[in-house]
Amino acid sequence: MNDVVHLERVGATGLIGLNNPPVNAASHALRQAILEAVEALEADPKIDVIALYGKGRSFIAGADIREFGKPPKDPWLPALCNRLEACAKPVISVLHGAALGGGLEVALATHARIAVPGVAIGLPEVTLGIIPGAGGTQRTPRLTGVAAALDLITTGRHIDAEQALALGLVDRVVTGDPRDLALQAAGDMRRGDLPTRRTGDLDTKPDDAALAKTAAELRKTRAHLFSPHRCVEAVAASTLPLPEGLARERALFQDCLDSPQRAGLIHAFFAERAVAKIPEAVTRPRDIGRIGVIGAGTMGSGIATACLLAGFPVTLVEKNADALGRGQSAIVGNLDGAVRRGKLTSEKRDTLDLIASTDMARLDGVDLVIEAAFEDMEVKKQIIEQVEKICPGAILATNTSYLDLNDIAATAASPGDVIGLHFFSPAHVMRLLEVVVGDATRPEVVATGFALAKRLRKIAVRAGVCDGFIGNRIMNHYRKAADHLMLDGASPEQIDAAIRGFGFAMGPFEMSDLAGLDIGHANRRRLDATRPEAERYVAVADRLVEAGWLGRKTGKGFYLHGADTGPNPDIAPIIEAERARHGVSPRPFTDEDIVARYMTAMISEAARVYDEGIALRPIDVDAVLLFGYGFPRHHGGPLHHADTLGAARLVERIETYATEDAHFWQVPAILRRMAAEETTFADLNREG
Ligand code: T1G
Repeated sequence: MNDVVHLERVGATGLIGLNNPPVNAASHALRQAILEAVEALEADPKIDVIALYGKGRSFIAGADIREFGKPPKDPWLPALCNRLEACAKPVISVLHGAALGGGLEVALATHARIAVPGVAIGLPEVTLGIIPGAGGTQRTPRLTGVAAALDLITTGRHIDAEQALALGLVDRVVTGDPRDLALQAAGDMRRGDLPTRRTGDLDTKPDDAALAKTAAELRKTRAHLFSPHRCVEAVAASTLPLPEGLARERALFQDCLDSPQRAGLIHAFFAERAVAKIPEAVTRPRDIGRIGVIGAGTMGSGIATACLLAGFPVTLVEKNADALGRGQSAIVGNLDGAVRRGKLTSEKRDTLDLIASTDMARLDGVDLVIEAAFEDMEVKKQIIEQVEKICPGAILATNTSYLDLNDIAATAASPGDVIGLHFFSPAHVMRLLEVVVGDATRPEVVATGFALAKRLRKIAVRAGVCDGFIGNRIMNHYRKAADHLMLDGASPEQIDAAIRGFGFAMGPFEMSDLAGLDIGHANRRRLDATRPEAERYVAVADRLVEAGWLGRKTGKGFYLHGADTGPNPDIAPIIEAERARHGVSPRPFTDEDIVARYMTAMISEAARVYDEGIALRPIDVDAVLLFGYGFPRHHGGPLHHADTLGAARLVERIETYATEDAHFWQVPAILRRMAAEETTFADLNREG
């Protein structure tokens, strides 16, 4: 046939081996080849059973997501599924690695399914802003019932082979090589030991209660998302005759394809993967055995936990014995949580290797040291100097959130071994890791940072050196926009509500209360010496810190966090006083205007970060905000979102805002260029 399908005739069995690496995405070529193979085998009188199996690491990982947004080519996946189901000869599918989305839909359209342990099975389309569009919403409930189908389809979660068997999605769970299992199953079917049936011929047992319950749940939890609600509407149609249900599914699928959320969510899918493509990827990383962590505070104990959970032996050093004890208790608590969440077995936990000491000399022999001490340049330089003598040749990583890595590296005898590994709190939970590359950092040290991230199941993003690297630099800027909105007339709670309306889980003032107002305060003090005269500095948060109101950790900040909750009534006079200090007469802002200013500030600084080469591609900036700063996934990230507005409109908007504050609102040069050349960040990603 062709190279994406390996067709064989073994006795009376027609074998179709799917070969479209890396994950057998159901591209046009694969769909075409499967159809031709099935038709050839159906017409072959010597063949009585046909079997589909995946060559390589998976069965089919779904439709080819890269084809979305492009004109669809025949045969469409739904048509291929209907053709498989209608085949005059029984078709078996053997599921290994991944049978997801359109991959599971192909399997459901065949007449028997064998699952191999370790396979990931599911319908994750909702995570891409769509719904299953090749019969998944119609055939799944026929096998599992409505409630179970709704759970799989509205969550997009992956289940394993045993769970799929229990739900009736597969007929058997067997260990073995997929091709061998395909031949075996054909034999069993021939002997009548493996039943064959058309899923479409089954009826869905109505379950209005489950439909209503799920719809109500989604209205509460995912009101701002489009596709989850379409999932329920599609499954509701599964009690209709199959052709009608499929037509309803197709219409809803098309609505989702046309929704801007689809583009945002698919961009986020690829952002997670694109960031791994770095220049240093060609370099062999160093082997990492034992890891040293310096500092047992919130970050140090979180980083130590993340390393332990990934199976690394860890040496935790903290000069203060009490602090070390607190760090160890925090690690114990984190591991307890991991056992409770089923992320770690208690047996495995007992094998974890943690050495905790106040003696730096215990770092002797480690391959990598991650410094997570107090955010002070001199403290970090001293540590690097000390550590380098104790474990020469080890990689010296710093968890600094802002400080100049080149300055820190200049202290080291081997600056090529110095790298920034910027974790996000809580470090054993947050998926983002900024890998900060200094002027001297060796390629294999960068490659090792990325290899470590993969082991820690983190999403690593390569960042150059500037104050705050990618994420914190951008956050500092849009945080100022929020302060200016408060100064000019909007209340913190209105600003937070507007930003939550855009899709963030929290607004900027709520986020400050969670992180602790002292963190921002320390950072502003660090910048006092270099702050431009022209900057409209808003000192409201400073007044709260001076009053001892640090947010959640003190029960009071911009909000009350105790018996009483809600906005802190005592900050109104502080805001009034600050407005008077700036000579500002407050004016009303609409939520739309608040979101526009907040997002434009974010986009402006994000564009500069990319333009200056701190981030490799615009999509890397999007990944940082998506996986480290709670940017709503359905908007795809600030620069993906910028493309929905257009560079010309953004330039115009910034020029308007600049009439109020020319220092803060400056048009990034790159936006002017893009407006003139009518280019988009998507174009720049393609060039990336
Ligand atoms: N289409 C195109 N490319 C895909 C792909 C897909 N469905 N799945 C993976 N890739 C690429 C990925 O970008 C990466 O590329 C490489 O394969 C390895 O992936 C009608 C419409 C299968 C669990 O949502 O969840 O079917 O970066 O790094 O960690 O109803 O990939 O190397 O260039 O992720 O081992 C539904 C998506 C589609 C599953 C493997 N399917 N994939 O994880 O490898 S919509 C999905 C995954 C649909 C129908 C609808 C994971 C994986 P590159 P990877 P991994």
